[in-house]
Amino acid sequence: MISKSHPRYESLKLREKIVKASKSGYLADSAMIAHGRGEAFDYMLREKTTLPAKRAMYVTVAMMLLAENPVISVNGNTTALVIDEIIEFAKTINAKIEINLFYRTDERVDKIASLYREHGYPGILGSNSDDIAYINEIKNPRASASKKGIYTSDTILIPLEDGDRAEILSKSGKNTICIDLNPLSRTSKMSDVSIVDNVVRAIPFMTKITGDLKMQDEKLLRNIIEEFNNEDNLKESLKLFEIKEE
Ligand code: PTJ
Repeated sequence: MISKSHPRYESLKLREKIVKASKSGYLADSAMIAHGRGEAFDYMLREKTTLPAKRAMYVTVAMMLLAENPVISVNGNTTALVIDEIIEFAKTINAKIEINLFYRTDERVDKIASLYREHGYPGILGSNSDDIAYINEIKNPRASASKKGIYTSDTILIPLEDGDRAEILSKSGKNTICIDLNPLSRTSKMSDVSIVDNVVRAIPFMTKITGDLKMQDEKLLRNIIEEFNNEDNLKESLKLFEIKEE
């Protein structure tokens, strides 16, 4: 039991979730390494959501609200850290949720699909019984997608995705949006919109701003998107990383 008075309470709670998920058998073997890398980047951001991240999130919500078939892709780490927040965001913004694993095994997919059902979301895509197709007809697991979900989607949110897949998705002409604490990752560079923030802060933030953006007219949403430049925004994000003593 971690004491709330511990100065690293929030961070340790996240570790606890990752450890629990690992014991449950639905995380990738390298999930803890990925989480640790994320922690290090987040530490350099002082575990705060930055202005460029907020800007990217306004663009994301605008894109998802204007999309015909928006989909949120989920994997082991995302499920462990923010399953309820993802479900809430998907419902608020009217997006589908699809399981997509870098290290896909039927066992992991079944466990993750069951978890979403247990948490009140029966319509999860990408399960073992789902109808799968290949993006750009590339017959490799990185290009596989649910026909009702990512395969036909026009806008896709990919928290913690790998670079190959981000590239395939982006080249398929879909609006590809990542959440990745590493602004230098191939995923961040390949995506159309890169949110350099911790997924645990980013998803609730986007749920919060969706209500407001839903009230706006289409023209304003299109303006928000048109004024955004991902390359410049990533450069601005990168400048905010620093290590210094308090
Ligand atoms: O469940 P699977 O099989 O799909 O596997 C998931 C992982 C994350 C293990 C897999 O996709 C992987 O190995 O990813 P990478 O290549 O290590 O990339 C993960 C990226 O996510 C890194 O750039 C991390 O900095 C970043 N990251 C880690 N934790 C967070 C994060 N970004 C945002 N929020 C986090 N909490």
